[in-house]
Amino acid sequence: MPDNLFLPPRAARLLRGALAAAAVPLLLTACSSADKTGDVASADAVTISDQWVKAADSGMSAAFGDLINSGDTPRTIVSATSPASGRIELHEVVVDANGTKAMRPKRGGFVIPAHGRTQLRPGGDHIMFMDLRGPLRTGSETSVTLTFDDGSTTTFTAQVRDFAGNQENYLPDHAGGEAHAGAQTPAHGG
Ligand SMILES: [Cu+2]
Repeated sequence: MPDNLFLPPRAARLLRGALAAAAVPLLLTACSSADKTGDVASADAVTISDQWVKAADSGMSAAFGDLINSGDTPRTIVSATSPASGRIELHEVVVDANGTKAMRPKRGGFVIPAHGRTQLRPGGDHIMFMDLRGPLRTGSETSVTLTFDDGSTTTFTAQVRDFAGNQENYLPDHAGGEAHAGAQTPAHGG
């Protein structure tokens, strides 16, 4: 039977309009998680997969993987630590004026978009181990702790793998953050 059998057409339209208006806030409520207002710590919104660390005897190395954000807001990693390295920097790879690939500290850290992912790869963004405390042997594991800009932290374990490619120069961060040839140190893997 027609749903507006006992209502004049105008009243039926008003009623349907009122129901539609009422439905909108209900839907919004159902769709918004606590994360909408940042109530979920970044460490609980972001996970890492396919993580690994490059094997090295001494000096420098790097960690890679896929950072996945399941939350409704972008999340930012601002620093990292590991028992394997005395110092760690968050690096990006840039092309300098000579067309040479070089890496340097990434200003603002690693941002993972809402419901998106950020890939850490040789030749791209990576977690740079600046000062290894000992050899990183193929097949062993080490842990890395990430700190987000909300202060939350997450720790993951990564396997050490052989990797020979991507030997970029290092451009230490300095005032202005611009790459310039004079700042280069001898090439190392990143
Ligand atoms: Cu690097």
